[in-house]
Amino acid sequence: MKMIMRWFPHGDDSVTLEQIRQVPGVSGVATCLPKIPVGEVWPLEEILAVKNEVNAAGLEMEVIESVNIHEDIKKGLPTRDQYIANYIKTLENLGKAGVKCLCYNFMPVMDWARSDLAAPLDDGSFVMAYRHEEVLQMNPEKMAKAMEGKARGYSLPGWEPERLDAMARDIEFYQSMTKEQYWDNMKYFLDAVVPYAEEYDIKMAIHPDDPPWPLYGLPKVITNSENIRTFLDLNNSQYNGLTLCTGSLGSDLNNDLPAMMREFGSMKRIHFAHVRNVHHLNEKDFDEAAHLSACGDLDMYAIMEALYESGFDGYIRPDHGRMIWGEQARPGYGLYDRAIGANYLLGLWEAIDKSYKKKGEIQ
Ligand code: CS2
Ligand code: MN
Repeated sequence: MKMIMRWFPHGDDSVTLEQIRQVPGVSGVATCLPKIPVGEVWPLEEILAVKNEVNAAGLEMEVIESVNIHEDIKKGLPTRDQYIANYIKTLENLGKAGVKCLCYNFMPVMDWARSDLAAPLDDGSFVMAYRHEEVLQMNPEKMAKAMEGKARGYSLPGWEPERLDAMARDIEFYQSMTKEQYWDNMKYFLDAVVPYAEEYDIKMAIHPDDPPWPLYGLPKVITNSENIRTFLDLNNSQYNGLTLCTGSLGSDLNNDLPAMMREFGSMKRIHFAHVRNVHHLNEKDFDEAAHLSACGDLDMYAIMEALYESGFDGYIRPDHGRMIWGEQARPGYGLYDRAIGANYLLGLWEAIDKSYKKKGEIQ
């Protein structure tokens, strides 16, 4: 298992590599090339430039989060073949740069959705929050504007400005698409790309839909165990795997996260885990909690134990953190709370590992 943290290059992050290097137990970063328009090939030189910067700081760059999927692929348009060819070329370049795991998502039109990027908690910290009715009342364009306004000048992953113009048109397009057609489009992409992921030795790791329920009539597919089984069956390669995000899947109280870790972990299909807690106010309203079990509804010990027992040897990162100690940073991606989260998870892992080894000695 390797503990990593997300980091954005080209000065688009308040957190530095030098700071991440000082977080005990963190060996690398998950990063991206945010300036390349979605659908275009990531040039090898640009990938290597970021890799060199990361390596020079004493960290590894084995995980990319994300190479976004062009909307034409999700829509199943004839133009998808060119975008898929570009994706494959990007994979080749990432492989040359030593990347081992690629996190991406297949959510239509937009990435994650929240109604507030800085909701105050009683302890004076700020969290990202989701209030279902508010989200339904905002149209996505309004949400995008609100997100942009509150992002303190940082581009928000998944809400890249180039996506916003086409949003209304795209939402319209999906209204007539069935879930089956959406699965077909996904399979078409996977069958084309996964053989190359194998060749370049890069584990593909899809991120769940966030929140894991339909919004604005858009299909949502990576939401629960049943759907994840369908997804894994679309292409049976081990290279077609998961980013198991407890923050996203944990927003739906029906999801049994330890059971999911156990099932998909033992299939060796979890390559990347985002581990964070969620605090529900009711079924569909929630705050992004601090990582500790006591701060939310998820049993983080049980989650880490299930991951451990499945023989997990992929990457873990703390997920979004709260904004604490007056930090000014990209929402969800401050240094302090994620560093605390990473070390809490490492502490759980160490305790689980030692208790297993001890049991082994006794037997
Ligand atoms: C991330 C997602 O910040 C976040 O919420 O977990 O944006 C994630 O990076 C993408 O969905 C992966 O493509
Ligand atoms: Mn996540």
